[in-house]
Amino acid sequence: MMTASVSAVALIAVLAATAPAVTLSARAPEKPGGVAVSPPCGDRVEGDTIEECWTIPSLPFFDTGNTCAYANDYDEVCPYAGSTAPDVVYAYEPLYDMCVSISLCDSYYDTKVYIYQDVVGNVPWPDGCNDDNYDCVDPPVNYTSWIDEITLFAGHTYYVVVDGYGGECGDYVLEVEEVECTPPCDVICVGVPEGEPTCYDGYEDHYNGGCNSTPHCFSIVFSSPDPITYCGESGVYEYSNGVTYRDTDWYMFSVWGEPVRFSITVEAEFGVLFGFVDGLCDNPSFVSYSTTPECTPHTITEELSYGTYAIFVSTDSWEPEYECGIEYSLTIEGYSPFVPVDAMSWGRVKALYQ
Ligand SMILES: [Ca+2]
Ligand SMILES: [Ca+2]
Ligand SMILES: [Ca+2]
Ligand SMILES: [Ca+2]
Repeated sequence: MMTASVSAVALIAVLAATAPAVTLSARAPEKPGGVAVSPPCGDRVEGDTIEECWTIPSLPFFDTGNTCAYANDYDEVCPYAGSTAPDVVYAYEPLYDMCVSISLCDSYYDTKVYIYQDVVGNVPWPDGCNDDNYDCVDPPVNYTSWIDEITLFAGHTYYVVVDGYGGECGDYVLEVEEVECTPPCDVICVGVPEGEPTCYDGYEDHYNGGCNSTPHCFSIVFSSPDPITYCGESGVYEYSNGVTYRDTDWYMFSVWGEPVRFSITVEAEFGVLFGFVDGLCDNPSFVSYSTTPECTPHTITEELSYGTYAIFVSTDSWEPEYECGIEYSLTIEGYSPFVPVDAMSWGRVKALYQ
């Protein structure tokens, strides 16, 4: 978990970060590319394809190798498309239903790993493919891969494809072991529905995409002496231009009188990035923000002076497992600012930012 409470994290700075970025953007960042390596054309060799794969006889299983001399036979998108990297294939037939971990964490190039159930192309989404797993512990290089848990079913053959990002190839370290699957996270939210449609491929956020939407649009935070909870959804989808987007939710509010000290608590069915945003929409930047893993409630408390702000909630990355419709709860406590008799209407507030 990362917590930061810094004043005005400049958007430009967070956009420039190379780690999983803390950014307000809906659009997935471009990944710094590796140099494409053309795999040598060559004769088929053992391990190269599903027809000539290596066998994983039992678990735990450990093997090392180098993919560079092999052909590029397969590719899957999670989320980076267009890879021409060479690949090798292993096969495993579980004797009973089991949960396994498939790791390339300790490999020495920008790897990608995915599995096919029985036939080419049959990836058990969303967990069956991983390009970059930032939970790898002390990987020798950046962007190695790890399917940390996936359920395999008896009676099927699973092909583990060791592949690469872009045209990358190199020395890999493959570890497959049985693990205990964690039960899925399910957030039960009781409160005010966010009201935004569930996102989908090609979705346009005209509801509360904040400064990411054209024209800008926001949900409005109700002033309330009691804590108020919003029940929202987020998710990752493919935008009409083929780029990966995430549903960003912006809840606008204003502080009119004395500084107001209040807190926001978020619990989500996904790794969530949330915080207070200032500078709408000329120079939006976080006043403070945090990330927290799925099913792990986290609170930020902030004192905000006169001005208009937004609470930002979205996924903490653009991973495809963040399917549209994943839920969160956002609880706001202490937002009951002095409101003038001639309260500024939502229409007037909104007009300021369009
Ligand atoms: Ca490939
Ligand atoms: Ca990778
Ligand atoms: Ca939403
Ligand atoms: Ca939204």
